[in-house]
Amino acid sequence: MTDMIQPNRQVTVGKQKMTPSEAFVETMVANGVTDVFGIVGSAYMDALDIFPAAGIRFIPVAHEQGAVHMADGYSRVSGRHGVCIGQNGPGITNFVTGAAAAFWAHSPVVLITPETGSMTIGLGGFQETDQLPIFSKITKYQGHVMNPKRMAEITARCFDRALLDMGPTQLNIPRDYFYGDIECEIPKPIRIGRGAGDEAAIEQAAALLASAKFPMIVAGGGVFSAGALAEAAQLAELLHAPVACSYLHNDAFPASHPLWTGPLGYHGSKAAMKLMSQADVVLALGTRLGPFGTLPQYGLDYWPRDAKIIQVDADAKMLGLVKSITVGINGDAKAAAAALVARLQGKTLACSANKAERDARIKREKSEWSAELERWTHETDAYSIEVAKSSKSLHPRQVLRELEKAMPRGAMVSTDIGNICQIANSYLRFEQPRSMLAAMAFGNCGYAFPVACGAKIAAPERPAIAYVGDGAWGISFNELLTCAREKIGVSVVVFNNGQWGAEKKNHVDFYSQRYLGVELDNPSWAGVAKAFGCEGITVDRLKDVGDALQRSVQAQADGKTTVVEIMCTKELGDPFRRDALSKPVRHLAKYKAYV
Ligand SMILES: Cc1ncc(C[n+]2csc(CCOP(=O)(O)OP(=O)(O)O)c2C)c(N)n1
Ligand SMILES: [Mg+2]
Repeated sequence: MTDMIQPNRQVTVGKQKMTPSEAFVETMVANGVTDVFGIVGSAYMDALDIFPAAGIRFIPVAHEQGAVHMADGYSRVSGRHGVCIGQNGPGITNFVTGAAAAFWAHSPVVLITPETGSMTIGLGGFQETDQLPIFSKITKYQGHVMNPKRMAEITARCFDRALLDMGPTQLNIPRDYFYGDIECEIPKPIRIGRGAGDEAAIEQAAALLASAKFPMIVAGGGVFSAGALAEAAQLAELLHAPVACSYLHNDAFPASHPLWTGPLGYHGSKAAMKLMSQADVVLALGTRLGPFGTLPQYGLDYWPRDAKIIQVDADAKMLGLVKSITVGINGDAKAAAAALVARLQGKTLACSANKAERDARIKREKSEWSAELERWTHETDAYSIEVAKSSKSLHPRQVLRELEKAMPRGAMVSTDIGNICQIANSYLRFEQPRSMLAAMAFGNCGYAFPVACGAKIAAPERPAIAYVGDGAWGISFNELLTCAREKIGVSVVVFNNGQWGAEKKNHVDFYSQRYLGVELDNPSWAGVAKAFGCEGITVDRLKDVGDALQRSVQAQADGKTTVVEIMCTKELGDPFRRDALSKPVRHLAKYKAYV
């Protein structure tokens, strides 16, 4: 049957008689949707039936959480909507973690949530739950189709708002509303440009930058989502200002640029942080300066409290939310940076006077950090030395360095939540935007692999690589099924250290090594991959790391996913949440020993 289908991407024009299913699908076509992730369900089968005729690929996944993560990765790489759909009730509740993760990654994901039929809502029939409250705090907009005649209108609004508000939206549809006859017109997408922001604020920011003796730029996710790389570089060059990437946005500025200094935040670049501590004016370009990403690191409380801070963000509510600011600019990072360049060009800049001195300082900090990283082959705390000394396994830092060296051009790398994945922050450099797909502030284990799958579908020509700890892998490896079935070729580097390491680190630092629930007894993950119809390579020699990564990348061209399982020691780097833990206090006699 499917052989007969000729996909037609022409959107129906003018008011016409159609079914709500047709209105829904046509509105997706009008928004350029070509891929939808989900698990099949009767709730939306009437619409699903015509996806192929509309030129929309349905990618069936193993778990609906995977569908949302894939849609997230897809949108982060393409800049277009990521779309997912599921069965009312359990299919939709499975979306929750993915939606929260996409919310904090600012990904324009549209969650399509068919609901119990309108005639039985509230009766406690089959697969019923109130689907709007569940997502109310993890979406930017919730559209509910309260009458089938409004299907196209509400669908269109969900797509518009996901881009406008830079985050997930929910389209909730009582399942009987896909049927019937309606008359409607497919709305044209509404795309709103932002511009540079308030003139007076730009003027004030330009004056501050012109008077700065040590200006510094923090490039955030807004730099690549606005396509502002060239403008950011122009501004940095004009001021000869060092550029730090905001936490987990290592791809916000090209690593080969002489003014690049690396990422701020957990396991970020000491060079970036040390330079930051010297700044008298900071331009935070397209970053919300999230609290976790600006915490002290390496014992370095680097945030320059006396500096003047200029913050540019497309979301006005982020301005001055976390860090005090001198000037807030609600605008597009590209347009704002261009406006600042235009005002500063040809002006006398205070920072020109000490350019040579600052340049020497930038070079020195960068080379010192690079040399320190080179020497830092393993962790040196007492616990790490003890567990690594009799181990034949590999030091994670050395593995990360080898992976960095073997990284193919144009790679998209997703990273999970875990000790080794976070240390990777020191070793991930990019030349191209939309390349680093870290689990952002929601911080859920199990994020990286499905995100890499979505990224690969959005950009099949680019290598997709996921970094995953063995614990997080246990949460997410079910999507190997999707890779094998749908011929999605990605590389998964699984760091097998036999433990939920990041949490174990808290047992070491705060709970006198009373380990509980942190040891992992793993099967051969390479063997499991093969059983799923994928490739698997076990690596236990450092010299094989790069080759294994490269082989896995080659297999991507054949639509083959490879698990590169790397046997790592149990050593552990700096903890995640030193800021949020304290030594245990016990008052009851029976718990006295637990300190
Ligand atoms: C879904 C979820 N459950 C639990 C946690 C708490 N958590 C944070 S890091 C971590 C350990 C990760 O272990 P692993 O993936 O093996 O990586 P490693 O730390 O060993 O490198 C856990 C359990 C979380 N972040 N997300
Ligand atoms: Mg682990």
